[in-house]
Amino acid sequence: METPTNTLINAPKLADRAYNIRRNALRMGKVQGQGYIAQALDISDVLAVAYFHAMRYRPEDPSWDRRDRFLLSNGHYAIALYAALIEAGIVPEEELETYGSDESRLPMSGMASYTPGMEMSGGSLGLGLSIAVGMSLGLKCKRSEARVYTLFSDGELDEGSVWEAIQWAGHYKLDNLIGIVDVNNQQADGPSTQVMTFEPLVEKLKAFGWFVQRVDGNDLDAVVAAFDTAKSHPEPKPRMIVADTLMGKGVPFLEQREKSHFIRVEQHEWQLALAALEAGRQA
Ligand SMILES: Cc1ncc(C[n+]2csc(CCOP(=O)(O)OP(=O)(O)O)c2C)c(N)n1
Ligand SMILES: [Mg+2]
Repeated sequence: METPTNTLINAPKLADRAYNIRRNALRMGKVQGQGYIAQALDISDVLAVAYFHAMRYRPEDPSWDRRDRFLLSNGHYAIALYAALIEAGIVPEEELETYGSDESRLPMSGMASYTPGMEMSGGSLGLGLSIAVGMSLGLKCKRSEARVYTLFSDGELDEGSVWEAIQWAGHYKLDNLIGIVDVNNQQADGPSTQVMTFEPLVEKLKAFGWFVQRVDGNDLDAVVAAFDTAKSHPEPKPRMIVADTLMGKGVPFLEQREKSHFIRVEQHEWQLALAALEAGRQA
């Protein structure tokens, strides 16, 4: 087994990676004065573990044939993935200043043709898992050892296509597929459990033939253990990590702000948010 090319001796600790991802996202939000920042902050720990612990890839060659794939299904989380791609050295840090502007490679919704390391175009929700299923099967047919990771959101569980993909992956025993669902209990019309409950989620996924773990998605140790177990689990089943997260994580005044799909951050608050993140790191 080849040593993952992203495992560096003396690599900054995962907590530092997660901090840098949050800071990159806030800096991009500050550029535009908007962005799905509460979601970016909630998913940064998962992205830190995916990109700096679990996945195999070559930052200098994002199309490397044997790379693990990371598919962002919920394209509005692109600001979070860009923050991770910058930290991973796949996107140059200076491009952060172009976020969301015309001609930028970092549009506000993720586009595969624009951004290195972006494996699919998002925007229309509920499609990532289906694409991931096809990719996983294709890689198996090619006898590739690469894995497919896909992140999607709890609001996407309202979509029939997601459940079709879940059923399909279970039937075809896609053990090279690792899904991560961000359960932040929020979607456009309100708290997910009120709009359309998906519970008991773990039991449902198990019934569809998946190996399922549910973790606190903002507990780095728990997330590391979940990814490790998902990779090493011996049963021939697709694997799902249900990650319960807190919107705004790491910036206390955003953690406490009334939750909504699009949290409003006033112009003067972006710098305050960066300062609050920094203060939390030192505490
Ligand atoms: C197929 C489709 N339907 C509706 C939308 C509009 N939309 C954009 S984001 C969103 C919320 C989806 O839920 P989730 O991602 O859990 O929301 P968040 O956690 O970001 O608040 C919706 C309905 C869309 N992009 N695609
Ligand atoms: Mg949500």
